[in-house]
Amino acid sequence: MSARKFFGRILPATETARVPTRSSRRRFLQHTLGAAGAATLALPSHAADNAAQGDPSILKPQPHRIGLGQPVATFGYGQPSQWEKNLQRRQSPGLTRVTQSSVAFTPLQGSFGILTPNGLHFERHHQGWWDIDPSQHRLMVMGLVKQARVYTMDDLMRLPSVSRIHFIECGANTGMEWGNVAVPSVQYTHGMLSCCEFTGVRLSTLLDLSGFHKKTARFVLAEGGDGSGLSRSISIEQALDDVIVAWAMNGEMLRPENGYPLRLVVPGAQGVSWVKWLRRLEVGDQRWDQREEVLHYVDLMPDGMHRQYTQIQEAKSVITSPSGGQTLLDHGFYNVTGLAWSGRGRVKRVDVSVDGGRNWRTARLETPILSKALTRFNIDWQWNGQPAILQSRVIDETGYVQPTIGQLRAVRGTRSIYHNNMIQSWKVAENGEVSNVQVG
Ligand SMILES: Nc1nc2c(c(=O)[nH]1)N[C@H]1C(S)=C(S)[C@@H](COP(=O)(O)O)O[C@H]1N2
Ligand SMILES: [Mo]
Repeated sequence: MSARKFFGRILPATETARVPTRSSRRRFLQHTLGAAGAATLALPSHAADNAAQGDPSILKPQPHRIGLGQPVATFGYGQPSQWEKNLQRRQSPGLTRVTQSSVAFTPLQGSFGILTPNGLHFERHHQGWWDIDPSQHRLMVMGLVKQARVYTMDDLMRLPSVSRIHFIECGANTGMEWGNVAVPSVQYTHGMLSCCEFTGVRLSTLLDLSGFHKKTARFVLAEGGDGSGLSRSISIEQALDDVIVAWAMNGEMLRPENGYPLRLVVPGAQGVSWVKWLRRLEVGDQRWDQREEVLHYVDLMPDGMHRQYTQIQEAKSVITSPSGGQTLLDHGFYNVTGLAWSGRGRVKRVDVSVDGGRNWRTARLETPILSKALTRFNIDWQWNGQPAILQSRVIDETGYVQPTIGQLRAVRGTRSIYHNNMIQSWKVAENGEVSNVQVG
């Protein structure tokens, strides 16, 4: 890549912008609106420009170069930089009016790689969250088993454990977009999505230890310890496959908001099956048909019938930058980046279009490419200043192709809430503003 190659600048959506100092804000305004006025686009790169003017960020004797820094263990538990404090999980304006039964969305536009920091993991609670004393927490394993058991956290954490990286996506992610464009940024269109390394004991280990009845067992009921009594039936096939009874995420104990001290991890399944504050597992010979599986998390089809028991999150992808709410400040090179995932396995390929789906180029997939985990993709793009529509389309290892909104509506209608895995479109206007649109 030649040193003269021009890298376009992106103005972040205001609510997630890096916290600016007074002087950096002044310099930024000079750059964007400065002497060159509308000819901003012709400015040389930041670095070259600053060097020519004698950049004070280089020349001034900065305190951090001449003073004594802060001591070790200033914070017993480290915090993000003060400059990053606008990167927050947030509630979508006007979603639910009861904050205990709501959602806080992960700021995907400010995330790197595939892992979600624990403090930015999305939150979805039906009746608020709790910080449960682990010494008082119990897990019951019962039903069609030879030996019903009660485990303490200590009991569980002595068992053989596994660590696996998986995404979790709420079935309602992108649910506000069924009828039309509803929210401005990727945080709210796709932010009920996170990806962590989870550590715990395999559910199959617990079932084996209880001697479950292999001939009659069909489902396992998982019940949460919060007031919503949230409970879901998991098929015995999936229970024995890759489900984990987890106590840790990203190398530390679960956060209270995410189910501390114990949650179910059901790779590929919609978030509601990942029962938090897990207190009971019951083996049975049929589904329990609990409230959260027959009344909620169902799909209203065009013929007026509800489709029940959708469990797996189909393949989906989204460009996280450039994305809604951002502004492209220059013509020239942009690294288009995003995330792709499939509840059925690995991501095989991601294609990117900059013209609303007429032409597609194959993006680079960054490693690791893991089953039922987020996969990062990148692709080069030269923006020539013309209006553009950016889209990404994933194909997973089963050959499934992510549908357009038109294809999805043809089958599902427009009155659904859940399981919207449409191709997302971001429109780049001539003035560089990026907005959420629906195309195709
Ligand atoms: N006990 C319990 N488990 C629960 C919920 C809940 O409200 N109570 N919400 C479910 C839903 S709908 C989702 S999408 C995920 C969200 O997990 P998170 O808050 O860790 O992101 O948890 C699921 N597990
Ligand atoms: Mo959910």
